[in-house]
Amino acid sequence: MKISSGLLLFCISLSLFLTGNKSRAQVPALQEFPIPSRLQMEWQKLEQIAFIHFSINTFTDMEWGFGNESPELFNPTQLDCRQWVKICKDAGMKGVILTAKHHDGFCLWPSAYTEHCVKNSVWKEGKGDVVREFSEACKEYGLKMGLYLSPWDCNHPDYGKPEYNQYFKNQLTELLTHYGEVFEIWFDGANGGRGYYGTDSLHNRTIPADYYDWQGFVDIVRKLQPNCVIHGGAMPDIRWVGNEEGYAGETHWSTMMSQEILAAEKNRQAQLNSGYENGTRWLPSETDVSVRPGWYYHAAEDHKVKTVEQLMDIYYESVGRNSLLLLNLSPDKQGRIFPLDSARLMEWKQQLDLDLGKNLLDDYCTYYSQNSRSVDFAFDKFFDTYWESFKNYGYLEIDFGIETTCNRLLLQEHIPEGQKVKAFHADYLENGEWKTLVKGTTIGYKRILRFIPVKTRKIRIVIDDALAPPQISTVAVFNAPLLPATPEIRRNQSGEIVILSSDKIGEIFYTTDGSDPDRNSKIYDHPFVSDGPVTVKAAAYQGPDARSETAVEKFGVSKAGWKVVGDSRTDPALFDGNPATTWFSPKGEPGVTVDLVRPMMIQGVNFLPDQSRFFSGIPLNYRISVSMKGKKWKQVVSGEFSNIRNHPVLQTIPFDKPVETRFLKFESTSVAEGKNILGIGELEIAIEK
Ligand code: FUL
Repeated sequence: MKISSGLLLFCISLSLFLTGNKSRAQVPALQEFPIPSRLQMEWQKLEQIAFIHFSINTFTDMEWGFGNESPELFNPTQLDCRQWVKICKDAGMKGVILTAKHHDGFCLWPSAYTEHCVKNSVWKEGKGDVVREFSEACKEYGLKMGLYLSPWDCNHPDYGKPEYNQYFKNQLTELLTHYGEVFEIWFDGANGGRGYYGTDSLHNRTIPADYYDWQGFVDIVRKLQPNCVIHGGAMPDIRWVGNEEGYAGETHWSTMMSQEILAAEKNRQAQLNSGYENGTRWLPSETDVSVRPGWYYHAAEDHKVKTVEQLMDIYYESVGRNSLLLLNLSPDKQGRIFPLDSARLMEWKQQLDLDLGKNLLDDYCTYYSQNSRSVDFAFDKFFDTYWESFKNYGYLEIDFGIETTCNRLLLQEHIPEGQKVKAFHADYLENGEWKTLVKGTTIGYKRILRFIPVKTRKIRIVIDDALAPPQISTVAVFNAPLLPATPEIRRNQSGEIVILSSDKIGEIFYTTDGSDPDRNSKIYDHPFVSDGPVTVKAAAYQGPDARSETAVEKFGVSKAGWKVVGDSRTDPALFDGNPATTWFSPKGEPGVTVDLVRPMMIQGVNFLPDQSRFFSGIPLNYRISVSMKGKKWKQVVSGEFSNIRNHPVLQTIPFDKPVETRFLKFESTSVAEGKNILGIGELEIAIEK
């Protein structure tokens, strides 16, 4: 409903007068609340969709191509888009987005506007069309189809010149005309500058902020696909969540400021992650994250496919925090999703069903609130009916009828009329007394809270503060099977032991005497020092019984004082106990010499290569030598690492018999990709006691 500006001013002044609260001056008047468009609302209800990154990068083992790759490299031997889409469907996805063109400019469809596409590939003798096969698979399985079209194009000669905008529009028109309904189009924001740009040399071409004709692109989408939302670009419909790790902020508004204000923000990514309480536009977020570290398939990441615990965490921190989850799969060189990835997705779906498949609120429950007229609407099965408070706060009470155990609370605001809740908490009744169960800030389209199980007869949801009378359309309660994540134990060179856990609600117990930890063991609440040989065991507990697997780390003698010869840094990354940090040798010297300060009996070496996403300095072979004074060296062992380039996991190198030494040298004469440096995640030296 539109109202005149005079009346609006009167309403704002009246509300200020009534509330007497100055901060309310920034709160939009009720009629002004940004609300989702029909398209945004339909999109939000999809909740979880999939991404597919598949292109020339799959064949060159890269994440960002240069644009000079030969189209002939694209040659999937068993391309099967039906397999991709079926896996997505079975995993509960409602739509799938395919990278039709990534930054390198190679097109998965036979574009009439470039030669840099499938028509010049070996695959199907240049007669194939991946976008066509993908669109047909989506139709067959009833999933919505989305397409990713990278504005940055490292191949096109016009890139960086105004003419490129027309090329982009031609491609957009092709994609939006020939393949049926498209529900989402992805304009990626990346621009690394580098590229081939159709010339014979690689050079940089970054572009000014106003280079692309965003409005022209939007007009084409609106005209050709009126039901399509647009990600990125000038952000007309949906926004990026601000990270690629898979989490939305705990406080998460679907409202944002205008582009101008956003562009001026210093901490833009944090703002995208939380949104703005007083935002003036409805711009919900999309959380894009890959099942693997990279977006494209790399055999070297086969051991890094996310665990079910990690995927569950991502779900609760995206969908469960008012965002939409866009989960990426990476088909391999054959053109199929790798068996491990699909199996993991199925386990994840199974776990999701176990967690949230059975709402405990049934016909035996009764509900109360101060507005009892509409209370039942929060508990029916319909999103469009809702409970509304009279004030900017209020409560809803659930009586289960019998003592009931639960550990998940799901809430939905009726966002077609705007997002309003700023703060809420839930209480449970124990021995006639209300106790706090969990606290939260925003709710939005969907909020799911996890907590340690409680057995109670009553729960009460209290909206503590809201921008306007809150409207709650869904409340659901679940008792998810407990799934405590196995902790990780690390020790640095100073002997400080840290126990890490991705578990957000569990407690960690540990031992240092070799016994298995239980709830009577020491509780871990801060790092502790235990230098010298020690076995640390740790387990996470959720509630009294649910226990994770036991994490075990056996630490050897103290590394205190150990030095890397020629490197003065203390706690160098190869001894810091943290696999995520890497020590690199100087260029041209792929090796490391370690001074153990005093002679020790060495039984072998464990070598962990660089674990970072864009790893380098991976040795294909090794030679280990020892020396008492660091002058005369004796080789103890040499050999090749098998498959280390594709599978860069911990490599164990035992010695035939223990050797006494003070200095130890680890070298490689052949490093992957012909590099002349060595990257070491961790170097463990097994010492005889
Ligand atoms: C990023 C791109 O640069 C990545 O390659 C990937 O496509 C991801 C989804 O977006 O910004």
